[in-house]
Amino acid sequence: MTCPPRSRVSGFTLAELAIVLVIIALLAGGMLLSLSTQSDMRDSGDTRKQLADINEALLGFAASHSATDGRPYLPCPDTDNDGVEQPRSGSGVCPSQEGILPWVTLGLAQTDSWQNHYRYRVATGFSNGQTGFYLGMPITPANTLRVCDNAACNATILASGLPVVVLSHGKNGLGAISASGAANPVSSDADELENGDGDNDFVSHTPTPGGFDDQVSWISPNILFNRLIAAGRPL
Ligand SMILES: [Ca+2]
Ligand SMILES: [Ca+2]
Ligand SMILES: [Ca+2]
Repeated sequence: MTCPPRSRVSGFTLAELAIVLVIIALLAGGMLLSLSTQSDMRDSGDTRKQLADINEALLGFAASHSATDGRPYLPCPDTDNDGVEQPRSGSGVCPSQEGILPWVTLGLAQTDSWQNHYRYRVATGFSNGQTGFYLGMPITPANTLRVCDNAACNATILASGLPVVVLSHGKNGLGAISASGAANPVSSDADELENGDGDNDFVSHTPTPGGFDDQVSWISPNILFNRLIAAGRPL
């Protein structure tokens, strides 16, 4: 005599359900983390690309503009948030050597990936609209922007004697001017503070967790002169 088959209870036990839920939670968490990392990397890459475009636009501006003496010059910073470089005084001097990038004058995007303006500093001798710059120009303190790898500038000087420095204040945006023209809170990081204190020294290094995330760009005077010679400008 054969016995009838015992009926099986179908479905999951509570323990099995719990394991499945834990696995789903872990997968979702991992995906979210990965998406956020990817988004940060994309924003950072976009800003790095924009900084390269800014350098190209500045080189193009110098090649296509002549001061009263016929020599080239670089644009003044914008300080009233209209994107247009500030008008020069009668002697050709910019009212301020540092401000936000004159994005309208240069025909570029207004802000970095985090909707903050790029900070722009130009050396006095490279931005005079009456007397332009030239090869062999005397190097005065006003013409020596430099970029170091720390705020004290006591280790490595990455570049000096620079005509121009442009920077994004990064994802944390601390020390930047926002798209609306408002000043963001300042950073407590010494290296980030150095990038917002309005003097000739800047800091560039790899990001530190929860701290420095500025992206700094500059044009070597040799690249500037080389590009102008290639464009046929007398120097
Ligand atoms: Ca302006
Ligand atoms: Ca920053
Ligand atoms: Ca500084």
